[in-house]
Amino acid sequence: MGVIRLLFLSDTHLGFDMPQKPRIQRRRRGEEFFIHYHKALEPAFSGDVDGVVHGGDIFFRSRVPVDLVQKAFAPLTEIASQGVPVYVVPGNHERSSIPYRLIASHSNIHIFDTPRSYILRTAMGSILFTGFPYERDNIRRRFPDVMLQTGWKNLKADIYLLCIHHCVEGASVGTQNYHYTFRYTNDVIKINDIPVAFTAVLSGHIHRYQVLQKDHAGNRVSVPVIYAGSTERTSFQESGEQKGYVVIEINAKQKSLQWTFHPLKNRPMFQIEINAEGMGAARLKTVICKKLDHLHSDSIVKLRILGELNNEVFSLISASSLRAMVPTTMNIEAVPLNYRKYSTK
Ligand SMILES: [Mn+2]
Repeated sequence: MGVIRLLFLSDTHLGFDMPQKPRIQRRRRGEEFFIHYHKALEPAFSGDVDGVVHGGDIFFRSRVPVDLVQKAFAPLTEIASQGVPVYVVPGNHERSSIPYRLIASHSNIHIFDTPRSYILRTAMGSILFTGFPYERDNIRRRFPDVMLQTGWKNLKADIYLLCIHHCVEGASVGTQNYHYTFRYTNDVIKINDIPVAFTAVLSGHIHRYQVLQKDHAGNRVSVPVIYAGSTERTSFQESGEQKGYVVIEINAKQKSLQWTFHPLKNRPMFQIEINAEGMGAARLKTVICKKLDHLHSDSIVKLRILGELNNEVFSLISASSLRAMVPTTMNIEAVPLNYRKYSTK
């Protein structure tokens, strides 16, 4: 018996920085979100996988224009039409349901719009895909009940996969300076509540690729929790993270599975801190140009400006003034840290 291969991606946040009626001309990041979405789906287009799981947050927010939904579901429909089943978990940005449901309707696209289970039968064995949409009301307490509603216990398969969009105890986010691990709050599923009959959990929601294999006491758990992470960096907090997608290889006979992370080549992203205390605009301009000089022209940059700033300096770090200082291919913004309300976003 050969292996069953699955493509797992999540948090594509399509529609990010893609205004329908842009007021100003500047490079938008919207396109690169689509480029990496398509790149992540390549193993499905080339026939290298037997199924696709999208772990949720297809879109960047819940209210999205109809043409964005069409653009997002076009590749998934194409993959589904080639005979590769697609499983989608509605995330929090979908308000737990997929907008314009009819666009997404295809006999090979399976959406976890309610707690439910789907069986995939292949020559190499069968997989039960169990899942439910993002649950905003105390998933920690409700998890066992929601699991019952999926009906997984009445169904037989070689492999059981749980597809969700939630924090599981032990999942972590952060940067070099700031780190947070989800543990005790109402929106966190206890890792030991996951039924041991499952082979793995595939989850969206956490934007950093990681695999949880231990509980809070440090004991190894029998069901690994795999986060593919987002396919693009959705904020500067993620600037140090390698983005990508996961390919899962399943040996149904041995009831075992392995995963491989495939990195995507995202644009370089930098946060640069400048202490501008006592600087005039001319001096600060020189400092900024020097700092940006060695960066790739394709970079996404945020300047964090410290210190009391005069009006001349404020207009220097306005969005339009900064854009005039850098190549048009660069995305740049500045945040004066001492003035909370001021933003060039
Ligand atoms: Mn997300």
